[in-house]
Amino acid sequence: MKPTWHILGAGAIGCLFACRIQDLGYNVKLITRRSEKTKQLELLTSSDGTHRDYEFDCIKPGAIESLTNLLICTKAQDVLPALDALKSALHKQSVVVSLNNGLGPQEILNKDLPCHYFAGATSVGANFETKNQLVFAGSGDTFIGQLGSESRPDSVSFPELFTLVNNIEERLWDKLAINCLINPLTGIFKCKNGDLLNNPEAMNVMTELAKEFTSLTVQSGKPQKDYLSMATAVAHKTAENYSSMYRDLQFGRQTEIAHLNGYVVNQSVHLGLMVPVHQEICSRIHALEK
Ligand code: KPL
Repeated sequence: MKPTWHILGAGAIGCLFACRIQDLGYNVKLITRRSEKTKQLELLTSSDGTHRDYEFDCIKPGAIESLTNLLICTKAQDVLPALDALKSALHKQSVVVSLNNGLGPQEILNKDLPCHYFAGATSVGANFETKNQLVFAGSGDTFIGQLGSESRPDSVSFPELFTLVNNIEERLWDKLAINCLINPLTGIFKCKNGDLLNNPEAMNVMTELAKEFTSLTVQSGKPQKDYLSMATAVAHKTAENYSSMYRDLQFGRQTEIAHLNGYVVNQSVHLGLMVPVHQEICSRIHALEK
């Protein structure tokens, strides 16, 4: 029998992974503070129009004694507080994978967790249409790996959806670039990811964001890439998706801007670089959050 995966963060991405991990024959449980014992979901795959029903057991954080496999899909700012209630259930052999957008929590988890930790980056797209109807809006890749390490312990295995890589830092950096170039612009221009590509004003800002991101990359000694092409390719692939930041703003939630463009600003200040467009984007998103 395949092992159990607990999922922390039952938002669109967490629920999408819950469905796909269950499809692979694993037992999946959602960790939630809500009182429901189970969660029903209908998954609609927009590329082929198929519908499928799912049911997951739900468990409250305080009721978990031991965690074997944990997938964290919360917002970046919620990773550390949400994990606090689960730390006592983690042991040396536990496996924790985090898939949050942005950077910041990964380094802390890598240092503090008493178990195997894999940071991850995904480019899949999903949105809730209604409370129980989830739309799988864009296929994408999910890479995971250990920070600062090229090997993995033999005892650790993962659902086949995860591609294990040696250079996860580089993937996280690429993902940071993509989210910095797409997410806030969908919030500011109030549009789907794909609509940015047909909006010259949005594309001008995206180009400036990419230039500043490249300067930071070079200054940090990382391999330089064509971030504009990478972001436009993802916007194209997830054209029908509303980004997570668009959704956060729509529902009056705090966005991940501090871990995206805010992270770029902080790193740049540290290196004596100016990134005025990222700074301006942070201010505009903060204004929209109010
Ligand atoms: O990661 C995303 C997000 O919305 O947070 C993308 C890849 C932009 C898909 O919408």
